[in-house]
Amino acid sequence: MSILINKYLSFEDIENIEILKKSISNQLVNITCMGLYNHGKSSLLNALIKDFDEETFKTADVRETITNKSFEYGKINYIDTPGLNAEEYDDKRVYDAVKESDINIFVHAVTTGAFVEKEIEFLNKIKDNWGNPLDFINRTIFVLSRVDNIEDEKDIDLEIDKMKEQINEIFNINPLIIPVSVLRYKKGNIENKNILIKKSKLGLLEDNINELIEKFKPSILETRKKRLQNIYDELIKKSNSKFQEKKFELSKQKNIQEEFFKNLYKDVAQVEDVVKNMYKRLGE
Ligand SMILES: Nc1nc2c(ncn2[C@@H]2O[C@H](COP(=O)(O)OP(=O)(O)OP(=O)(O)O)[C@@H](O)[C@H]2O)c(=O)[nH]1
Ligand SMILES: [Mg+2]
Repeated sequence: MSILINKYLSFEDIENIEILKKSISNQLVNITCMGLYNHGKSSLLNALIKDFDEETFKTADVRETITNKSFEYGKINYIDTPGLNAEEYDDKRVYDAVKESDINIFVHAVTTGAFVEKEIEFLNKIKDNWGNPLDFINRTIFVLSRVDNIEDEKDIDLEIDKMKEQINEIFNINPLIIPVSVLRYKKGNIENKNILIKKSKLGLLEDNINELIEKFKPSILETRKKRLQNIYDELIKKSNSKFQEKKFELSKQKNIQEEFFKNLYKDVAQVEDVVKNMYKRLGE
């Protein structure tokens, strides 16, 4: 095999196959968290993996997550992404993560009201570039975060209604939006206060995640198998064309060799003629 790598396949090709093969055998579901910077993505993921010290996914009031980071938790591989509006190249990172993702959590903080232009732009980009935009939206849960910052629940419902309308306008579908408070969930767990845990609505989010996993598990595996098959097909095509290239080079060399011998035979015949003539002249 090692001779074949470099000559026909690259290390990257082999690595991609290994990653996909692993994801088929371990059957982990990739869940990607996305949204504007500082909207609570990393905090939410820490809550979902019960890391109340918040050491797994770094959180802060500044642009904290600057690269995609993943963490395996039970049957799920959680992926944290940088904020959509933080830096221009961050958007591409998020977009690439979504392409490989099975289920998405789109986080939006209630403190900024309904979706802002940047989020609408991102969702529109998905709609315009996705083979099947409904497939994205059906696999996405929208989370309205930091709801403990708003006193009146009616205000929260108002924002939810506006956001539903915004999403409906883009995808023509009524999305699920779950209002959560990571702060309440964390406090509830640390101080053993069930009422806070219940009020945080993290349980409702977990139920919805599990429902989506069950619903999409067969198609998730199918998609991965198809992706692996495509990579294999591509590699076979690639190594075949490399093989053809080498065959062509060899045949070119063979032609050169043939030409050389033809010339050599011609030269030998000429030399023979010359020598014969010389003998003839000697005899005369
Ligand atoms: N009050 C309140 N604050 C929260 C909640 N969730 C997160 N925060 C705070 O919001 C700030 C940003 O949280 P992060 O989880 O780091 O946000 P992020 O979206 O990952 O940010 P980037 O990685 O920079 O894109 C932190 O100060 C959190 O403590 C919540 O439910 N309630
Ligand atoms: Mg973060």
